[in-house]
Amino acid sequence: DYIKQKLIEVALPKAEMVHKLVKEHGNTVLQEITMQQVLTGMKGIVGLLTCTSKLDPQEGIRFRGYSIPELKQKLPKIKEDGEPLPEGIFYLMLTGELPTNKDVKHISEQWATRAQVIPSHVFDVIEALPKDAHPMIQFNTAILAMSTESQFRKAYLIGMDKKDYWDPTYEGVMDLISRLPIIAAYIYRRVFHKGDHIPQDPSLDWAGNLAHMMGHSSEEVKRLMRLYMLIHSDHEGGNVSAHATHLVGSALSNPYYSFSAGMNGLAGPLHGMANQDVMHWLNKMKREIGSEDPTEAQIKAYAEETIANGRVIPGYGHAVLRKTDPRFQVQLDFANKYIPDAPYIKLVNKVYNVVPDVLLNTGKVKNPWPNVDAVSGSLLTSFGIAEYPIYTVLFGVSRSLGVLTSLIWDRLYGLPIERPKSEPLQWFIDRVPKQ
Ligand code: CMX
Repeated sequence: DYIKQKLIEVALPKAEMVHKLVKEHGNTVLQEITMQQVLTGMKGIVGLLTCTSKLDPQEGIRFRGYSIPELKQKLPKIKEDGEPLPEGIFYLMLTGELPTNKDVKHISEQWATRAQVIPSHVFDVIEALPKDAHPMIQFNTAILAMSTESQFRKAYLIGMDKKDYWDPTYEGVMDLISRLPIIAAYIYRRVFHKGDHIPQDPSLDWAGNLAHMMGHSSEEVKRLMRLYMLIHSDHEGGNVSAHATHLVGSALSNPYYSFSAGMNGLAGPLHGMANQDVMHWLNKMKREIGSEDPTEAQIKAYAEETIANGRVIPGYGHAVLRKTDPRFQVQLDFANKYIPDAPYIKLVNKVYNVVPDVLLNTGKVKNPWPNVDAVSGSLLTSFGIAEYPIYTVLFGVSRSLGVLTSLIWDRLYGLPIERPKSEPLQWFIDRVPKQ
């Protein structure tokens, strides 16, 4: 696998730089932090080194410096008018360089080969769960069950040099990413299609194969799946799924344990489960209003009622972003291009017209604009993937690309165990300046 050689060349000087920064500039003060920051989710506190992507509050996400529109131009595609292949963004996040067609083909083939071997106990474990267990429970259980295959643990027990930790991490990450579409599709077919499974097609790309195994093998859905896998892949290092993966990985837990931690976080309604919750919110609204096509005035009243009842409007707001999420915009553009008349897309557009004002009127929401989850479910539903509980699993398959390349880099940099300081309440009270 020539990518490993490439990675060593790229990473070695960077790892030396990290070492030098710690050794020679370790006392440099980076920023001041406030009481509020610590007590409201550590927002804005720089506490992590992550190079795969960076989130600008106004502009949105950039992957190794490239925005989503730029990546749509620059990453390899199967067809010129199609969507970039997620293999390409993986290569970019991993090496910091744009891939060639050959690189992307190489990763596709690597993953197709590695996906051939999933031990049968993983499927037995899934089958042992009730069919109505949420797909995220099944997904995460399968991820943990696959950790019997961890190459990291085996190498660690043999007694590997610290400098080499990245190597079995890379191997584990490549194995895990290659297998996630099979696990996701298996759960989807088990829960929603009577266990009528569809074998993988190793000639397909990673995302195309996922659509195929789910039973949605039209070119349109494959194209949508490539876009979905691209845009959900990473959102810098501090979001719950990325941070949890990094944190658990810092104990040298293997990639399966680490990624599983991230997926437990993704399953929360304030993070990745929001994409499913948006659909529940839209459908409940339609039911309560008694119309398939509610007016903007009706939507506004319903949104106000949601707030008045002390609930959040899923798909809106963000911990970092302060503008419309470009991941929302790119999906809406896709929908407006291919399916402008789809009822759910029309509804998403109407909601977008009224909800930001409703949130602004609360006077407390820092970002009233839609995030990635405000449209993704409506888009999938409109293309025939209408089983909402699978949406967070699809988010998770995509998120593996970013959080696991970061995990490889954590080991390349030689980052130590993470251990921030905590203090009891009295410590904070004592910090208040005396009058
Ligand atoms: N609906 C109603 N209230 C909202 C809101 C929304 N969409 N977004 C923020 N608020 C509220 C917060 O609950 C908070 O209220 P309290 O002060 O009463 O506790 C207040 O506004 C201030 O919050 P904030 O600083 O603007 O937002 P946070 O950084 O605390 O939270 C987020 C960010 C995403 C959790 C929040 O906006 C939210 O709950 N959104 C809805 C869920 C969602 O779409 N999550 C997906 C995010 C993207 C992803 O990870 O996939």
